[in-house]
Parts: sequence; C-alpha cells; structure tokens
Amino acid sequence: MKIELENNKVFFENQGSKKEIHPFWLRERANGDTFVDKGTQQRLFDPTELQDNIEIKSSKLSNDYLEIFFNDGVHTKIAIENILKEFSNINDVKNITKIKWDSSLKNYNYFEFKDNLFEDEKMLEALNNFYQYGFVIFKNVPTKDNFIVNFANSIGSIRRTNFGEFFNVKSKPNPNDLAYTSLPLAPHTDNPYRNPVPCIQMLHCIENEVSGGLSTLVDGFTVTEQLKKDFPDYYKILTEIKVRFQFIDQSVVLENWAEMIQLDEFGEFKQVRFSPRLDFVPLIDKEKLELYYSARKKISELYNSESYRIEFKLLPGDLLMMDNHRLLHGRTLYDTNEGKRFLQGCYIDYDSTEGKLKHLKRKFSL
Ligand SMILES: O=C(O)CCC(=O)C(=O)O
Ligand SMILES: [Fe+2]
Repeated sequence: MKIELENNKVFFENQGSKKEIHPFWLRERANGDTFVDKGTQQRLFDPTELQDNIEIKSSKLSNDYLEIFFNDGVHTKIAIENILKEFSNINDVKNITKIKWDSSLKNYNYFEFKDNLFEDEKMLEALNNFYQYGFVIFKNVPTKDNFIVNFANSIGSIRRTNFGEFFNVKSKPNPNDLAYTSLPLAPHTDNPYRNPVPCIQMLHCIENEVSGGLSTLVDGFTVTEQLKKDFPDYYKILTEIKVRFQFIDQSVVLENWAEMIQLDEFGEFKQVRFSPRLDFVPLIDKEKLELYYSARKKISELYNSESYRIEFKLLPGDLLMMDNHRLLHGRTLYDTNEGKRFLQGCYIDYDSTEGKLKHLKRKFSL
C-alpha cells in the first residue's frame, strides 16, 4: 500500500490497483489546531459547508507526510500513516480470526482479576481471547455488593433489560423464566426475542455448593459451519426463514423476527439464535415447513451433542463472559437440597468490548 502524487492528484496504490483519492476526502482530513480539536479529535469545521469544487493547487509528498494547498486557501499536512490506516483498519475486531472449537477444547484461558485490570495489558489479552473463542473466564472477581455491575461498567456500559440492570440466577418461586429454577437448561442463546439481541452475557458465580449445575457452552460458529458442510439444504433454510421469538410475562410482550442462522452482507456467519421454547415459525408451505422442521431438529441435535459441548463448574468468584451472538450456553440439573447455587448475570453490547479493545491496543502498541 502506498500513496503517490502525479500532477497535483493523489493516488492510493494497493496490490497493483491504483485509484485517485477524491480531493474533498483529503480536504475533510485537514488537521492542525484550527481544524481539529486536540482532545476530542473532533472537527472544528463542518465539511458540509465547504465549497463543492475542492481542488488541490499544489502538493508535496515526503516519506511521512502529504502536504497540500487547496483552492479554498487551506494548507495542511496529513500523515501518510493516517491515510493508510483508513484503508487497512488494523484495529478492527473483524481482523481477529475466530478459532472454532468443540468438546476437545482444553485449557481455556482463565484471567485473574486484579486492581486496575481494565487498564492493564492482561485485559487486552483477555478481550483478544474473547473475540477468538467467543468466551473468557475471569477468576476471583469480588462477589460482594453486586460487583458484576461495576465489572461490566468498567469494560463499557451495562445493557439494562426488563430483568433489571443485572439479574440473580437462583431457584425461586413463581419464576418468569426457567433459568430461575433448578431444571437443566439445554444450550440456548439468551433473549432472541429482543431487538437488538444483547451481544454479550456475563455470568458471575457468587455461591455454588451443589454437585450439579455445571455450566455448558457450545460454539455456534463451529456447529453452523458443520451444518453448512454436511447438510447444505438445512443450512440454507435456517438462514432464510425468519422465525418469531417471543417472551411474555405480566408486564411486557417482547417479539422479534429473525433467522436461526443470520448471515452478514458477505454471506458469512453473523449470529445464531436458538431457544426452542420461544420460537414460532410462520405458517408457510407444507413442503418448506417439512424441510425447516428437519433442519431445526438436526441443528438441535448438533447443539446438544456431546461432541460440541464443553462442561465446567463455575466456582465462587468466576465470571464467565460470552458472546451471545456466537455461543450457546446452558447448565445441567442441580439439587437445591445439596446447598446454594447463586449466579448473577448481566449484558453488555459489542461497542463496550470493541471500544475497550481499541483503547487498549492504542495504549499498548505505542
Ligand atoms: O444457571 C446457569 O448457569 C445459566 C442460566 C442462564 O441460562 C441464564 O441466566 O441466562
Ligand atoms: Fe441463558
């Protein structure tokens, strides 16, 4: 990648293709104290009020800088590095390669909680790990005074829902969700009935005296790729049909229509939704429904298969942070007569983890 100059035109060259950069694009990037606020990096001018016919009157290129005089009288020096950054975006979390895993995954990374963790290089490592595997576990996180709220807000901002800012996961009378019982929970994604679906879930273990109640995780990305390879028709229908997910209690009715496997604009994996107690397929042709039901059965079989699931016990102080658009989670049955089991949960969105990751990258890659 490089920048070239020819007759006061600026070109961007990448892998044999050479394209002119619009002069207005460069004019918008005029920097220095008169154009950009030092602290916030926000523009001090409104580019929509600039004249339309911006041209370059004269220019100079050195190894580090492009110096330009524009026809509206503005003169600026733009760092070449900053121009190139806009094309490669090395800080983008999309550049962190997802590592597919199944039940053979061993030695998952645990990160010890410590003071100032959120500004430490260890947090950068933990967040990288989160984007690679879709989850990370922090050990010895303080269990007093709903510390999960503090934890979540130290990465970004907690995402409040109708369950509250955080929720207590323990067996209780008249529950409005099966999570608040001691029943086993098959692998599921949380809250597919919300719009948008909470991105990241945290579960913090406060007490765990029971022998059951093991936590389970499945990589929805691995399962989706397997389905695509072995059962392309099933994969296709699950990426096409929008299903209605619903939650109802005394005070609210939540509904969202979405595919069980959602793809991005490039046709690549984006998100899975799976919660077979809450999904309602629309009334479509019988033949299509026949295929849809077979597909749902198959994906459920894969999600519930021993081959994909990891199972572990959360100990008091353990905080599991998982990608609710990629992973499925669940738990095994437990017996309330054996003692207490108490987790606290909450959600945060991707802007929290992305913002923190980019901040820490900027801080430690200097
Ligand atoms: O009890 C557990 O380990 C998980 C419960 C659950 O699925 C949830 O709170 O979303
Ligand atoms: Fe859940």
